[in-house]
Amino acid sequence: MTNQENNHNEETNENIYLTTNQGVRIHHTDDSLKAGDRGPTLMEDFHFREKMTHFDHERIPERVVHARGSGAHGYFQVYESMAEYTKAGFLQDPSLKTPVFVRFSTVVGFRGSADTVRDARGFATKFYTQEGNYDLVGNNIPVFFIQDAIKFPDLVHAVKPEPHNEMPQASAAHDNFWDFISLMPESMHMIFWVLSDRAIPRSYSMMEGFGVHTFRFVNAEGKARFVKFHWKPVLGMHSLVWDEAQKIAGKDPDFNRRDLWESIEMGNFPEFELGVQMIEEEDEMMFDFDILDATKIWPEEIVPVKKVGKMVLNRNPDNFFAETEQVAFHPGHVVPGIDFTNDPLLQGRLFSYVDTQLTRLGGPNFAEIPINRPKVAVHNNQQDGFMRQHNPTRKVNYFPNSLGQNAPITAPEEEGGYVHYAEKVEGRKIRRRSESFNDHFSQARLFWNSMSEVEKMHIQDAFLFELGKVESQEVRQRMVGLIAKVDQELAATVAEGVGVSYSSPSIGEKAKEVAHNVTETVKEAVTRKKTVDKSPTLSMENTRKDTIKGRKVACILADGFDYDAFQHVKSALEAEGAQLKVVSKRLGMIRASDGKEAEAKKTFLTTGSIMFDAVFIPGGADSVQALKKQGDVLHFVQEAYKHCKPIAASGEAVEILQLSRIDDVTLASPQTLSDKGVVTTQQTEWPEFAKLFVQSLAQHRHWNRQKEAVPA
Ligand code: HDE
Repeated sequence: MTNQENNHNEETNENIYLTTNQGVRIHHTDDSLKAGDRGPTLMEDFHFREKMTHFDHERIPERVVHARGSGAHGYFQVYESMAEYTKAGFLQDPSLKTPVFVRFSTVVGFRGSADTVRDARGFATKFYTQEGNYDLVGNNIPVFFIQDAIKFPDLVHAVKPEPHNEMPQASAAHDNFWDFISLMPESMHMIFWVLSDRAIPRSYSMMEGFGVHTFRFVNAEGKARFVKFHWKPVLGMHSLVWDEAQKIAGKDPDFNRRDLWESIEMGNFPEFELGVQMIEEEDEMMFDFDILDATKIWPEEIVPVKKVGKMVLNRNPDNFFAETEQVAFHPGHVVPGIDFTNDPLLQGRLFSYVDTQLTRLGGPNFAEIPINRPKVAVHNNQQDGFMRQHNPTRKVNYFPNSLGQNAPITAPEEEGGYVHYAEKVEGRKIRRRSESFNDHFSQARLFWNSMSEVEKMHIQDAFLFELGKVESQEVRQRMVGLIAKVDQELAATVAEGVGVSYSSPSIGEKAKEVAHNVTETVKEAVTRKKTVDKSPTLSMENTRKDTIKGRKVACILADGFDYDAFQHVKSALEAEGAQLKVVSKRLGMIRASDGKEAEAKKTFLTTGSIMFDAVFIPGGADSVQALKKQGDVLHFVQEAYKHCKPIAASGEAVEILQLSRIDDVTLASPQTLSDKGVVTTQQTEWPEFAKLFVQSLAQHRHWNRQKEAVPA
């Protein structure tokens, strides 16, 4: 049997023999070759040595940032031709499906760290277009910590575990990070995003994505426009709560990875719409921020997002290492019609990504790894190097040449040759930041002012958590100083919570501030024409709340439950794309009062309320009697309530809610949805009951329960 046939049979596992890498069939693999039963292992055991050598070298260096990631395949389709704005081939034809591979990631943690830590999420997409690969290497937060790439190694050193003891893992809550941030006012806008619920997404399919930098679209006539890219999740934006996120990190560190994998296996394909914001070249200076500054957004209210196409992720990788681990993204992988700007953060990235792959993937031939190969032919005179796969047999390996018909030849622009946008550039060599990058607080304030009351409370708590873990009082004090430049009330609360002083500005300082603001306003009126005080699209509260697709509901059962209630709610949830999973004291079949059965696939030991979006407990006298005696059940319900999740109970099960001290339980027939998302019934009007539960689930969280705790 040839090697190829042997591999081929791996698909079916039929009649395949274990072989060495040289193709020699192996007779015995459970013991090494020894001199006698109890004797030493022999050097000539080539099978042992080959197997062990390969194993010893199985790991490749993990990514220096974004080490922890999960990938999926899919396709992208444009809604209508974008020819007016860009000549990029994959944005022209609505019938064309461009294959994509997406890798979602956290930034800070190592490869084995938990998914649900507080962090920005990477959202990197490789489009395998007919003009070569285009990579949109973005994050789920539209701005960044720093303005110039030269500070990136400092930022990453500061946020990663501290070098002397390698703690803490996958968390920014430590002295080094906040020391650095307290000295980097430009990071304040990003800090507010990272401390918001955006940094603990419920699912990769429920978060936005952003290209962050300003790029250029260029059309066939050579006209260019500034562009920012957005991914808008079709399921809307939803997040975890912090207490829950921390607990999940212990109970299921693969929470987001599992959710992505299972959704795709079940046919609940994650979908994102691609959006673009465009600014005409001549309007470059019209805004109250520099559009090349990566710490600034373009508020959607002044530069609307045009939705131009949709991406569907419909296939899981076949092999994690080959695809998710070896994929190599690079913001410099562009196709004709998409070009760069002088954003100094982007410019630095254009160097860093190829450089990092040389170490991570072992040399210059990483583009030949299957996941990185374009779907179009590659012809050039590059050769050799570690692990080279494609070795041309031509005699000629230089250009120009006459001995090989001058092939491969360069392509004219009309034939798809990439021509860089001929932007006029001149200036002196200087190490300096443009003055137009100096405003570090206005957009942090815009973000803060756009948050709902509950979102503000979460950001405030996140400051108290993160700074509460900082031992250096000096650092905490400096941070309060920076927060005060965004919101003084917040600064005062944080100062009190983390034990440092805060004094509101004196009358003299206030007067100075007012005078400064007046001057700024006058300046703005003259030079800066576009600004907003509030941007509702920044608040996750304004996301869509009319679908329950992809949500998971726990159904708590014991023998003797009411099958009718169970079955009606289950069907209603499944009809809308959600899942109902039975949780019980033991695995296996649970018997209903009428003798029918439902299978419990989780127990209170293997799961918890934190793994679900909602809880349902059907009635049934015996079932409820048994459940009431189980502390695990009461804890489950109370925790779900604390995390503001929808809760439903029917018949006798309402008593469990009362026992769990859930105060807004009504015993009446369901008429309207309680504003705290608790749905109960004593009747058998199942369609009505299920409908209210579905509505309650669509809200995702019922923050009213937390609002009561909002500080005055
Ligand atoms: Fe990255 N970044 N980055 N980054 N980045 C990497 O490349 C870098 C930045 C982003 O799933 C590295 O292959 C510099 C912004 C994602 O494989 C490295 C700067 C944004 C991923 C690197 C930035 C990103 C990376 C590490 C400052 C959002 C994971 C391993 C100028 C727009 C891609 C690797 C994947 C990965 C450098 C800042 C997104 C070292 C120098 C801003 C999603 O090359």
